[in-house]
Amino acid sequence: MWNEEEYIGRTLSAAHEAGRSLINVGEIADYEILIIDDASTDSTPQLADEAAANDSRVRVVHHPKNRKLGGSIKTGFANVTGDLVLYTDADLPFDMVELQKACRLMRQYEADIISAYRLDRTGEGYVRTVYSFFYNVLVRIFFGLKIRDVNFAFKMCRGRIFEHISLKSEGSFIDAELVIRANKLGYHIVQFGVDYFPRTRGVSTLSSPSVIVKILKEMRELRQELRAIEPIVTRS
Ligand SMILES: Nc1nc2c(ncn2[C@@H]2O[C@H](COP(=O)(O)OP(=O)(O)OP(=O)(O)O)[C@@H](O)[C@H]2O)c(=O)[nH]1
Ligand SMILES: [Mg+2]
Repeated sequence: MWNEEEYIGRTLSAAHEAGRSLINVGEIADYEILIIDDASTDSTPQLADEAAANDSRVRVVHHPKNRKLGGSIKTGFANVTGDLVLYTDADLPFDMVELQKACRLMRQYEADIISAYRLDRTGEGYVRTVYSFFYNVLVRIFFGLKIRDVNFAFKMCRGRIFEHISLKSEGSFIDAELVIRANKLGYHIVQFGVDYFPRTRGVSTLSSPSVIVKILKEMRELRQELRAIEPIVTRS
């Protein structure tokens, strides 16, 4: 979360509601909500600390300095303990009811990652839709990864994959890096489509030219390393 004071309350209640219903249907035994506060300058840090003080299932990690999306996701994955880990954005981009379907798909198709894509992402604006299209094509060409909407903030992962995956990107290449590494290692990735709800409050800054330049730079820097990864999981 970076300056998400307008979302944090609703997002936390949606996350608790989702956690409770997953427990009720027997998909999970317990849950923890981990908030990464990316050196917010609004009241997000205080609101997050209050939420953690009031509920032991909420934990907060504060970044002393702003590290952007990639840095925040890395901190998140480094601090998780569960068997099942969902990473998502703070602005409720999808209905958390989808998590039940994701859990079921993970079981039934023996997936290691469930990566959702937006059924209709034009809600993010036409310019970004075009950028995203080309980005997904680039990932496919450079890394042979056939994946839809790689940057969408819905990645449900088996916790054990993080014993073998450590991410390097600090920018928005992070999503692609995660899926590329997992794919190269032989983990099974399953996708399904979800309805997308664009941000209605606060400002979006993640499609600025500097963000895009950083993605391309990290993509180039990590290209050889990612291509050289050998499978550790073999499937019959
Ligand atoms: N903008 C921004 N977001 C950050 C930063 N660090 C972490 N985040 C979080 O990254 C997530 C994605 O940010 P958004 O601004 O929603 O980016 P987006 O989803 O590409 O843009 P929208 O389509 O407008 O929602 C949110 O949960 C932010 O709080 C940062 O430095 N800047
Ligand atoms: Mg967003």
